[in-house]
This record gives sequence, C-alpha cells and structure tokens, in this order.
Amino acid sequence: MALKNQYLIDLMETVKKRNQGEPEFIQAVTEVLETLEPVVEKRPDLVEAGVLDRIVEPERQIMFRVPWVDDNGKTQVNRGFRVQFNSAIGPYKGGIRLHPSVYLGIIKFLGFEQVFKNSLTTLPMGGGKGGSDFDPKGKSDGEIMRFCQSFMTELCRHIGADLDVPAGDIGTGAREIGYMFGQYKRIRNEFTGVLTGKGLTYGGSLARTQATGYGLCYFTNEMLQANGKSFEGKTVVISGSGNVAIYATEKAQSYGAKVVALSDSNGYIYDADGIKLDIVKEIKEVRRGRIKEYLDAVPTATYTEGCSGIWTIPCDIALPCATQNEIDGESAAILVKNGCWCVSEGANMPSTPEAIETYLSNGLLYGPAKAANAGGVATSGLEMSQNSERLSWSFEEVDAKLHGIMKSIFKACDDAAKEYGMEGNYMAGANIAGFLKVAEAMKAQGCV
Ligand code: NDP
Ligand code: 2IT
Repeated sequence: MALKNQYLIDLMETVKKRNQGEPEFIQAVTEVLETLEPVVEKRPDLVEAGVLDRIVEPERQIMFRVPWVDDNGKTQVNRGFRVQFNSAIGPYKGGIRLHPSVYLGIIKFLGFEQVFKNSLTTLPMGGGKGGSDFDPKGKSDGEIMRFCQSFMTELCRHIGADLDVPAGDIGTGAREIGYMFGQYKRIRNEFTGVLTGKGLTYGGSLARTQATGYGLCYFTNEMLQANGKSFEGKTVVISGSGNVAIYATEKAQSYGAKVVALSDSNGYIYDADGIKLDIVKEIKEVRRGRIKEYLDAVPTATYTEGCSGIWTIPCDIALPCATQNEIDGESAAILVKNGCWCVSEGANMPSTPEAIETYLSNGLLYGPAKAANAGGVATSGLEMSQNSERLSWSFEEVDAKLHGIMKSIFKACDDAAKEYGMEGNYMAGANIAGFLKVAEAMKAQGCV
C-alpha cells in the first residue's frame, strides 16, 4: 500500500530523513500513516493542529551509560535507553527490553506502537519504552542484579509513578523488575507504583504475569466469534516460549485449541499430541533453560534448529509471540498455502509489511499487535490503580477487567474499521481508534 495524500507523503519523507538508520521505526510509522489516510481526509482540523507532525516525534529520548562489574571483576559497559514518546493522555508507560539487538531505533518503534496501544486500552496511559543492549543470557543472578541496579541508578531521575512507569518486555521479567524496584526505592527513598510487573509481595497485581498471553486469546476469541469461528478443536502454532507465549498457550488450550509448536531463538519444538505446558513452564520459568529440553521429557516430540521454520507447520491459527519481523512475506505465504486462516499478534510488530499484505490479500483474520497484545499493559494500568488506592484485587477481579478491556478493544477496532470503510481490517481499525483519542487530547492541549 502506497501513500496517496501529499501531506502524508511529505511527512513520511521528513520522518525518513530524521530517523536514518532506524528501519524498524520507519516501518512502524509507515504502517500507521498509511492507515490514517482516510482520517486525514475526514479530519482536516487534526492536520491543522499539527497533531501528525508532532505524534511521529518522541517528546524526549534519554540515552545513558550503564557500567557494571561482572563476576570476574571486569567492568562491562552497556547502553541504556528510555524514549518518552507521548504523554497526551497519561504518564508515559511501557516496558523495558533487555536484548543484544536493542538500539535507539528498536526502542523508538516500540515506544511509538505503545502510544496507540495504550490509547486502545481505555486507560489513561501515554506511551514510552526503554531498554538496553545488555544480554541476560548466561549471566549469573549477581550480574543481573548489578546491571539492573546500575541501569536504575541513572533511570530513576527520569521516571516516577505520575511521570513514567516502566515494566517488563523481552528479557525483563519479575526478577529484573524486583532488582530495579529495590534500587529505585533505595535511591529515591519512596515506595510508589513506579514500575509494574512487580512481585505479589510488594505491590504487584495478580494476573499481570498471565495478562498479555490471556489478553491475546481474549482478543482473538472476539475476532473469531465475530466471524463465526472459534478456537475449539483448532490447531495453533505459537512462536517464542517466554512470558507471552506460555500464557497464550495456556488460554488457547483452555478454549479447546491444540497448540502444537513453540520456539526460542535457537529452534522450535513440534508435538503433534499438543504441547504439555507444565513441562515448558518448568524448563523456562524455573530453570531458564532452552526449548529443546522439552524432548528430554517428551521424546515423541521433534526439535528443529532455526526459529523461522516454525511457520512451515500446518495450522489454523498462528500466534507470533517472540519478536519483531519474525514472519516475513515468504513465511506468510507458506502459512497461507498450508491452510492457516488467522494470524493474531502477541509480539510487537512480528509481521513484515509483506507478510501483512499477504494476510490481507488472502482474506485472513488478522489481529494486529497494538490491539491483540494490549492486555499486558492494560493490566499494568490496573496494577497502577491498585497501587494508587493501596489495595489489591483478586485474580478473578483483575482477569474479568482484562477480559472486558480486550472485548472493548476488539469492538473499537471493528467499529473504526467499519466507520472508515475498511470493514474487517482490524489493523486499520486499531490504528485509527488508537490515534483518534490521542489526537483529540493533543489538539485540546495546544501546540506542546
Ligand atoms: P520473554 O523474554 O519472556 O520471551 C521472549 C521469547 O521470544 C523467548 O522465547 C525468546 O527466545 C524469543 N525471542 C526473543 N528475541 C528473539 C529473536 N530476536 N529471535 C528469535 N526469538 C526471539 O519476552 P516476552 O514473552 O515478554 O515478549 C515476547 C514479545 O511480546 C515481544 O515482542 C514483546 O515486545 C511482546 N510483548 C510483551 C508484553 C509483556 O507483557 N511481556 C506485552 C506486550 C507485548 P530466546 O530465549 O532464545 O531469546
Ligand atoms: O509491549 C508492551 O505492551 C509491554 N511490554 C508491556 C508494557 C507495560 O507497561 O506493561
């Protein structure tokens, strides 16, 4: 899809010029601007207020040195990032990614996506993202702690419960959030809801661990039902085997689907009898092992090196839950050829533009990341509410709210797609609905 509107063509040129060497960020902005074309035609007032020119530029970008000492006494240096993208509708909110592939462009694309996603949740949260090129793999607990403490020693001056509230993402789970929270509390001398995804003994919310994966299935179930389909008896392939993949598997199974594959960055497992999730949890959550260890417990399963081959497994529904651009045009074409009719995204931007084009031109049901994986940050928003009122809600209460939010996100995407003449295109619907709320707030607050 190419832009036709001259104003948007010019804006895209500016974005490309200003963000050279950041292809993921340009990819994320291109997708959104393409789907906003009908909004620009219908709402000249928003163009007039400079909303689009402002929304593609982060409000603030912070980069800093993260020095720490490894177990051999050697100094290591990583680079830390926090991109505070947009605070029109609430404090900046978004995760922290720890992965060697992290650079400014990755954090900017994630922060940009987060603006629209958080808007869709119905909760008052702006968009931000942070991270580091630190690689947690193979590090001792002590090394992880020293890195997290050093990271927070700098970050703590830029965040706060009413300013910017980080959380987990790839490589950042309960352990890392715990170390970061402890360091924030020590330096700032205050116990506040400055991070989400905290442990249950110190202000975390029940159901936050499950929220992204469960939310993905709640959203997908809504999309299936709206199109006369269901999870029951369907074959599902899920990539990744981290937080999102594990709880997407759990919920898909509870809906009666058969999940036959999971992966990590080394390779994928295939279990024709259906993945035994307790084994995966033990490997990944308890031992921090590799997915191929599944074969030690289930010798009838198979393991294949290389992660992209997972998309050659025939399935009805594919739930990419690992990382950006993990499904390219070629993998999408294979999925379609093998009969896959639904792709719903747990990871952020897991499909390349060519893959998305393949889904849409073949009539697949496509649940875009900004909407489909919003359950994690939505439940972070619920954690913030609980922290503010100094109460904690039951699992059932949080889960019911999450379920309600995912239903309303699907409805918002569906309604916006219909209103703008693109019925069934939930990607366009998500971008438009997410954009409009932020845009109205930006217009109302003047040129800031
Ligand atoms: P985890 O760190 O728990 O798990 C990540 C999984 O993806 C691991 O299996 C990992 O394999 C795999 N993976 C990561 N990077 C790559 C890569 N470059 N190539 C291949 N596989 C890779 O992260 P999460 O489950 O939390 O996050 C997964 C996705 O979901 C990310 O895109 C994240 O942004 C998104 N997301 C997460 C939310 C959350 O609440 N956690 C909320 C919304 C979206 P390996 O162990 O080999 O690295
Ligand atoms: O991509 C995401 O939405 C997240 N990693 C969760 C962010 C959050 O603040 O819970």
